[in-house]
Amino acid sequence: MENPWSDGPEYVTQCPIKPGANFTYDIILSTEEGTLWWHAHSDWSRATVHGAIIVYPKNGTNYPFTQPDDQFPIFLASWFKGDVMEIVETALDDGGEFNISDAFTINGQTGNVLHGGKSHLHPCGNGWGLYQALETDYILISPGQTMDVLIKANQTPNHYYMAARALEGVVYNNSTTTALVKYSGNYNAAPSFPDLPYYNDTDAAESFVDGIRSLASEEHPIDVPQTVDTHMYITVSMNAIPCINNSCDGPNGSRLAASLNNISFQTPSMDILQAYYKQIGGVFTTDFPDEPPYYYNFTGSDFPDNVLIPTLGTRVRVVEYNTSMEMVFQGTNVLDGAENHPMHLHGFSFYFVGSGYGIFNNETDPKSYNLVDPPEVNTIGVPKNGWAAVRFRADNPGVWFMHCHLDRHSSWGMDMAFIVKNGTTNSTSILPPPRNLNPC
Ligand SMILES: [Cu+2]
Repeated sequence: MENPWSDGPEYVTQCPIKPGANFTYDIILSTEEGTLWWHAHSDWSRATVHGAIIVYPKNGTNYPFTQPDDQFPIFLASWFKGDVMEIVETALDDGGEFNISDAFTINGQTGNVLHGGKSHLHPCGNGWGLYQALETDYILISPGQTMDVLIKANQTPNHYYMAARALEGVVYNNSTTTALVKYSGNYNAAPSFPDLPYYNDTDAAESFVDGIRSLASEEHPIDVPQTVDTHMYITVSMNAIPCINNSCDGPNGSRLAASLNNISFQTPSMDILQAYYKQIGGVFTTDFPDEPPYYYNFTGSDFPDNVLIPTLGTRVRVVEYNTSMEMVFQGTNVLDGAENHPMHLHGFSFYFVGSGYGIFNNETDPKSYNLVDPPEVNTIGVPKNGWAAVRFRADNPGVWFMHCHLDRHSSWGMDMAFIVKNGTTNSTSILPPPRNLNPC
């Protein structure tokens, strides 16, 4: 069970740490294994404030693969010329698009930046979480995800490039970043470039995602809910809010926004967790809907006017302890804003049971769910103009943020929160707040 008081998102489970102040996080690791990351959760500060936590297998157990000779974390990140917080504030004030990043980095270095160029990876990897081995020569990783990859250094001694670039988005940086992987020894051939799937290669993206399966073994069992108590169907959408005299920088002078089920999340003035725990009214409402307010051709190109403008609110979904949940995320093309949304849920990992393109069909699509060995993750990429389904058991009492892990979408309101109520015992109830609760 995780400790909601140390979960981090500002105004959801704590107030931000003010300059000069400090806050001690009390993290309880239980079943996690492999690489996790920690990061700041205030505006876009995670761009620079982040790090890795590596959880080794429990004493007496091993990784489900050959013990690697060496291991090190690799961070893929965006780099901005200028003060990231200033860029964010300016964009939010003006209501328009955010500046795209100026480069991508691998462990903080931009490497050889290639703009819009062709590039090329040598088959040398095994992707795993606690997953079945998957031999691949590329990986697709969403913002917010971590992945443990085993590289077999079995090529001719030389130096090789590893390279990374973005999957195509509405607005995205189309550069490619590189780092060198060097074998020890003497060689002087020019490093060769890997074959990276092209920006818009959604087939490559899907085939990688489909290949990831849980071990579902005796040592690493899974517990995917086979029956569901609460179904949620959640549209993931761009929106625009009219401005006085069309004076904003968004489409037709509007202010860009984003939403889940057409509710654009408004950051409250104190954290939801504290308000819930201390029963302070006026901070949030409990009416986040289980389905979109309007049904339309979500992935089409013509939209009724009423889906462009979102409803603003700090709405949460209250869930009884131990409810078996299913969420189906439906991407929309409102404002031509279809893209792959990495949806991230705090406090849980969920089972990714299915996905597809177009509009989810609640009769036929569930028949294709993987309820045998679905991957257990805390972030899934909802396919562009498609849907993705997850299941989990709400057995972690607390307040848990759910949001798109693309910072600009999250800043525009593509967020909501769950309140999972206490169970009947102490061990199934929220821990008491820490003594040094951060002031708002
Ligand atoms: Cu998004």
